[in-house]
Amino acid sequence: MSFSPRVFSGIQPSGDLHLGNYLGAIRRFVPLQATHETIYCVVDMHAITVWQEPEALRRATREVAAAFIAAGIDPKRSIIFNQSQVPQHAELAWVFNCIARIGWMNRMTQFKDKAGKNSENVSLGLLAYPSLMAADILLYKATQVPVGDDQKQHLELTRDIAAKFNNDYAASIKEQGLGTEEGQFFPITDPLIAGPATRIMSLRDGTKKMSKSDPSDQSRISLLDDADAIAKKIKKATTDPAELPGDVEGLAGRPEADNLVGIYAALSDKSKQDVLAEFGGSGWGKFKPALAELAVSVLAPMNGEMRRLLDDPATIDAVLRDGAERAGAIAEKTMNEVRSIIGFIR
Ligand code: AQP
Repeated sequence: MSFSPRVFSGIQPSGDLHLGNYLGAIRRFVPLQATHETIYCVVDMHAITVWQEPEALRRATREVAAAFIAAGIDPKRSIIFNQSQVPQHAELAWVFNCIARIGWMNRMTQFKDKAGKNSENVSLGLLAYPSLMAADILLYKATQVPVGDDQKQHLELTRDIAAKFNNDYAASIKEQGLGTEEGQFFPITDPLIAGPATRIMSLRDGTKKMSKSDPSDQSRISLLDDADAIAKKIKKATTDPAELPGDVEGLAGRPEADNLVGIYAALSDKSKQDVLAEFGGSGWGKFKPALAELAVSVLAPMNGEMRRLLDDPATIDAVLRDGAERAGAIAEKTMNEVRSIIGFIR
């Protein structure tokens, strides 16, 4: 027995989806449908690790599902669902809470960033977040996970949890014939982090990641922004006064320029070097309008389709329910095996 190639990835419905979520994750989900079994999840249980207004959470959940479909993820070929409809995610996360060590969680930079100086007062869920993420992935024995660069450390932790589970329960896995030839019950999942857009930065500060939770709406291009809003945000994006360099080395120490060139490269499927071959020596007065036009041409069709889908929430909910049923069948099979490996009586 070996693991068949299966892709899993999730997006939190924790605010306005933005260009970073699209370029770093959603857009990369689409071609994988041709080569892998693909499972894409709206991770609403992750979102509530910080406070979410219930109505806003419902809206954002549908928005992520709409973005998946509008970007080209086919709900027949892929499984699209929201996490809370498959309770096995929470069940396996509990098992992993008992596998992972507190020291592992304390080292997570995303937890440190989000908790800040307030680490005693944030939710326990925020600390345990990577354990739930490991459960999301391993419940489906996913072999690959396409994510942005910010999730690299969480993926490493998922691999550590899988390895420790495989090792701690090696005898039971073997006894019950539930492992691969190498004795693995869970795969050691590979992260797929590639391309020029693995970390899109804020439009206001080139040293900060573009993020849903940034209080400034001007910091991100939202997937629901219209053409006018996109053009205005790019026009106002923070830059240094120098003109664009002719090669990539010239972007060193210029985070805002590097970010905008990277966005242009990702949107046009070119390398940063090719973009600089075209725009090197130009000022922002030439580059920003070209970037705005490109961004609108890529995002406008998706924006229109997302709006159309969001006008029909019943259809989105039906897609999520159907996906949850299909995901639930795989999840229950894994969970049954896990229960038996651990020694739970059923
Ligand atoms: N700025 C980014 N550049 C490239 N990829 C990004 N991703 C997020 N921000 C960028 C990728 O998008 C996927 C979904 O992320 P998430 O919803 O799980 O949460 P996150 O990584 O914490 O993203 P946000 O937008 O910053 O949300 P908040 O503010 O709620 O924490 C992941 O694959 C992520 O790498």
